[in-house]
This record gives sequence, C-alpha cells and structure tokens, in this order.
Amino acid sequence: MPTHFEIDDSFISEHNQKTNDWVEEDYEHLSKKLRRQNVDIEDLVAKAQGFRVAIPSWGVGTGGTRFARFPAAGEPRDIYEKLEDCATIFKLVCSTPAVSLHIPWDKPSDAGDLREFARQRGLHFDAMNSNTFQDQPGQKHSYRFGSLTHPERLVREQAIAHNIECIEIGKALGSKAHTVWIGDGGNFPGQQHIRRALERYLESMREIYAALPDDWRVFIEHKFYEPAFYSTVINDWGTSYYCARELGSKAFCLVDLGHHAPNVNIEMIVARLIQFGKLAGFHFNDSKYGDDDLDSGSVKPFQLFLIFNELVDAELNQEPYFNPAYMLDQSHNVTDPIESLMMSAAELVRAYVQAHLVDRQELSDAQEKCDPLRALATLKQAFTTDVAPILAVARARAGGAIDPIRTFRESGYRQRKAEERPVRKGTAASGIV
Ligand code: LRH
Ligand code: MN
Repeated sequence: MPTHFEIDDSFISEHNQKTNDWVEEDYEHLSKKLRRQNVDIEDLVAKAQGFRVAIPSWGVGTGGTRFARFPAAGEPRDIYEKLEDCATIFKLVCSTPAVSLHIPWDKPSDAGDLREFARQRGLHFDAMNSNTFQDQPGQKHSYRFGSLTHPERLVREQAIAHNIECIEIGKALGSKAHTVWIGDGGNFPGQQHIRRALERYLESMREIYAALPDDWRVFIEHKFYEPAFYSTVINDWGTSYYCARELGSKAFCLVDLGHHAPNVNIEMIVARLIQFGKLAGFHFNDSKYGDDDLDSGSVKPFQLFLIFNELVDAELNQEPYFNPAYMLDQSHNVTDPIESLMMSAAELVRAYVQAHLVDRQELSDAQEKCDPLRALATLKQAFTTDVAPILAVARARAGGAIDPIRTFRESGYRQRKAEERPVRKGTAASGIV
C-alpha cells in the first residue's frame, strides 16, 4: 500500500516556533489596544476558533475557464485524493472540517467507505450539490435546453431523479442539506416562456422537496446569468425567495457572491433574507466583473466585511431561523488550490472577527441620531483593525499553523503529491472545466 504523505503535527509546531515570538508580541499589543475599547481579546479568539466554513470538493483541483485549464502536478485525481487535500487544509487552518460534494463529479462507489475515510481525517460532509448543467456520458435526455424547467417532462423527470439520487447519497454520507443550482434559461428573447418556466421549476422542486428527510434543508442558489446569456430562470434573490416560500419551511436561499451584477448591494440582500428567515448560507468567493470565482476577500474585502457585519448583527440578536451554512465556491486557475482555499478560509475568519469588533451600541446610536459619518467611522474602525494576531493565535492553540501558506510550502506537500499522483491518462479529476 503506497504511503500517502501527510504534514504531521510536529512539523507544524516546529514551524510555529520559528514565528511564535512576533505573534505573542503583536497579540499583547493588540490586547492592550482592544482593552481600551473594553474588548477582551480572548473572546475574539474564541469567536475565531468557533468559525466554520466548508471546502468545495471541486475547489481542490485546478480550475479553468472556457479558454483553457492548466493542470498542475500533484493535483487530486479522485474524491479520496481531494479529501486528503481537504484534510491538509483543515490541519493547517483548523476552520474547515466539512466538505461539500458535487454529484456526479464525486459520486462515491462506496459511500460508507468514503464517510469512514473522511472521519479518520476529522472531516464530515456539508451540503450536497446536484449537476443538471452538464450531460453525462450515456445520459438519456440532454440538458441543452434546460433541466428542471425543460419543456419536455421526460427531461424534467430525469433531472428530478438525479437530485433525489444526490439526497440519497448525502443521507449515506451524513450530509443534512442539498443545494440546487440550475443554469436553465434562454439565450434569445422569446426562447423561453418566462412564467411557464418558473412554474415548471416549482413543479419539479416540489418533487425534490418531498424527497427531503425531515431534518434536511434544500438550498436554492440564484444567479443572474451564465450559462444562459439572455434570461435565467432563478436569476435573483427575489425569485429564489418566492420559491423558498412556495416550497416550505425546509427551503432556503443560498447567496453565491459572484452571482450578482456588478455593484449590487449584496449585504442588503443578506439582511433581507435574514429578516425574512430564509437565509440558507453562502458560496463565498470574489469577483470583479462576472462569476469570476476568485479568492474570497481578494477584490472587495470591505464588501465581505459588510456582509459579516449583517451576519454578526443577526447572530447577536438571535434572529429566528438564523443558521447560515458557510461554504467556499471558487475556481483556482493560477494559484495552488490548497493555498488559495487556506487564504480564503482565513479571510472569512478575519471578516467575522472584525465584525465582532464593531461597537454596536455606538453604531446604533449614530443610526438613530442620523449621524452617517459616525456610523461609517464605527464600521471602519473595526474593518481597519489588524486582527492577524488573533487569527494566528486561534489557529496555533488549535494545533494549526501560525502561517499556513509558509508551513504548507516548506512541508513540500505538493512536490510529494506530484510523485504520488502521476497523471492518469485521459482522466483529469472531474470538475468544472
Ligand atoms: C454555479 C456554481 C454552483 C456550482 C457550480 C460549481 O456558478 O456557483 O454553485 O454548482 O458553481
Ligand atoms: Mn456556487
């Protein structure tokens, strides 16, 4: 049985030793600064350690665009190797114990065996994801003109059956949620009857909803365009919300940050869905133009902070039905996927901790007294506070890396995987491109 290289705990703690001094020093300095604001830094470390985000199985392989994908040496070739990499990320950043699978890309031949393989590495499975935006080899009916909203009942039935199969696989893996994103729509005016298409969507989703176990949730993921370039059936949060209301108490609205037109106020959509009790959670990423699936916090870190500001406000106010599922959904075309996922997970914890630094009393007072500048300044004070020492201490105390990227690079993990994972002819790890 070939050995599979893993970064061991002693390597991580030895590596932390090298950089521990500055962390302690900066931590002490920040602790004093926060004490002046009547903030106990230990509370924030606890918040950081409690934060959890799921890794997309399709994110640990190299992503690409319609123009090209540039495979990297040592990338995972199957779901087991993807889980190895997810376990490495979890070991170094300590906030990613869950993995979100995509079917059929990650369809397990033995769900029980896969579940045990994950458990042995401290991992479990988050929301399942169906795929009716690609045709699989040997598939009876094509999704070229849609899936759950296709004019032909046989195509809709095939798509419904696939979603129910995902739920069955999820039950065997211990998952508790199912995400439905469909690319259904039209490229030309008149191609689809817009109202009839939505009716068909609801008709199909009612059959999928009926297959949900009592303790499961179904997440509706909206997207304003692509792959359809004129009309998209589930194009925005309003349509998603209407459908979630129509389906019932187990249906919620998932917000993928890249699925909105440029400059859309996403934190406001988040506040609405919280207030309406229908926020499913997130596919975190970042974008400059379209659904670019870039690393979270890499383009608009202030927007990410403002989204967490709404989430923390709801958490502190114990809003009803507030139980958001956090997942990353990114495509890593020019970076090592493990490094990007670690950095992105850290960026989410940063935004979450900074949002807990907001002086909510001061903010509320400024809002009620119509003092916009004091309100903005209150948010900016939190956003401009460097909480890096808190994030590093939170990871180190949990056995993780103070500097995950440096520790990962100096471990030689990718080089070792390049030796262990020779490319299998014609079978790139299935994924987006
Ligand atoms: C669609 C999407 C969806 C996934 C896919 C991989 O753009 O965000 O969440 O199914 O990416
Ligand atoms: Mn998504």
